[in-house]
Amino acid sequence: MAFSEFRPLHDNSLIDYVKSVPALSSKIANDFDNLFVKEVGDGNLNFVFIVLNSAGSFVIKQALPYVRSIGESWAMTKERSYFEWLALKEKGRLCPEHVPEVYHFDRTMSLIGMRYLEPPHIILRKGLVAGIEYPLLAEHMADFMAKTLFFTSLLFRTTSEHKRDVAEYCGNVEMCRLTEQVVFSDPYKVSEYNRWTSPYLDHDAEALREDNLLKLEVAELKSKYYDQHSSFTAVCAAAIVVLGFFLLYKNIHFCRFCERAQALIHGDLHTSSMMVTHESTQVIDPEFAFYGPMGYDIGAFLGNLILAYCSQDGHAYQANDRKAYKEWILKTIEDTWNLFQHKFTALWDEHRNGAGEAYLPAIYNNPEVQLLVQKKYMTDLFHDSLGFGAAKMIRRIVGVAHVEDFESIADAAKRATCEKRALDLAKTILKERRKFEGIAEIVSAIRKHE
Ligand code: ADP
Ligand code: SR1
Ligand code: MG
Ligand code: MG
Repeated sequence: MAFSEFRPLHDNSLIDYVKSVPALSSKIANDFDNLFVKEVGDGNLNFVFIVLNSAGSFVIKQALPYVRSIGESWAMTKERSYFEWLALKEKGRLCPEHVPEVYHFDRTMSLIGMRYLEPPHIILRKGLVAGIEYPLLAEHMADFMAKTLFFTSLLFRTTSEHKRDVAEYCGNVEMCRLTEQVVFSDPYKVSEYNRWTSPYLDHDAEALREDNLLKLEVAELKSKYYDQHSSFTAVCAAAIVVLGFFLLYKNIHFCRFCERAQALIHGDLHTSSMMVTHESTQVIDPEFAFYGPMGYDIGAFLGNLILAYCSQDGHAYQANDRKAYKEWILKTIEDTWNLFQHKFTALWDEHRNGAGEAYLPAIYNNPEVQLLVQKKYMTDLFHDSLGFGAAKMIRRIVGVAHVEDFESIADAAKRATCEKRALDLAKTILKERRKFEGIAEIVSAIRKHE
């Protein structure tokens, strides 16, 4: 019998818990004599225990009702564990090669038991800080994103299936609200949680709060809908011209985080949400999963690779200037998007006459219109990904949660130089994302910001 009410686990209570759950105790052959148990959680939110003996292993991840990195003062639903379990199962079904197997879930205890990703698996971000190349990373992440996004979108599913699942994941509202706050709001206002490398970035942090054009773009990413033909936009455009801005929106833009249920997204797909070896890429930690814009996942991965790139000069030393490594990161960025685009459109072509209700075959029934539709879809997705990726870069430099890529640069002046380069690049990408026609142009822009 598992525990009848919630309680945070510690090493000893964890063993009692495991004894009561056959799905877990069988993994270690019911042998509790030489058991190794260690809490290894280094993320912002949860507690993760490795449980291991000579017969086998697993990890237990438990959500407590607060944000771990801040403490009990920042309450956070432990129901996030339920959505993480749901998403692990669904993404594991769609892409088993890149998602750890789930052994057990206990909603009362907000606890997931899953495969222990044994060494040499390490968190990708740590590998990027150490300067390790992962030759299959782009291929694996493109595969993971193409499959999990395509098969949960209306390109593959009926609107009935889609609405049923959208409704289920709407329950993850608290996690979405956390993202809304820390990604789309706090960096653009004074917030008690914001921090940056002071005094070096004081002016840059203030400039973000005063950059009206940037704030307008961030509003679009979060929730505003701009359509050049709508009267609302006309009024806005007039007001902005009066303020001295000139804005040109050539297309209808869709990216909105809060309102666009495009696919089941991971919701936190940065480089600490995957564990890697040279041969293996495993995506973990989908507790922010919900039906949202695909570009939020793609942007999270690409944006965090750009952060890794911008941090490399801070990790360079005489014997290793990291120049070759920076080239590998750029190639990984380019390959990821190109491979993703290729795999995603191949899935679309393969299932064109399936149940997906976005583009009914009876209407989109000739090669010309199919090509047009696909080109428009992928262009919009590319621009969404750039916008979200840039917003996620900005939040990691001036918001509450920073990244090891920069934090591990001990010299504050050196760190600030890297961060400022990343911040300026992110602002350019965010504001001008619609001008970029392909990922090669983004790579050029990254090089130009040296
Ligand atoms: P959080 O939600 O707090 O960010 P994560 O799921 O990212 O938690 O896990 C925190 C850490 O625990 C990871 O950085 C990794 O070191 C370790 N970890 C998580 N899941 C596994 C796993 N399946 N196998 C091995 N280590 C894991
Ligand atoms: C308090 S913000 C914590 C952050 O960590 C998670 O991994 C998410 O990125 C979240 O925004
Ligand atoms: Mg994590
Ligand atoms: Mg997490």
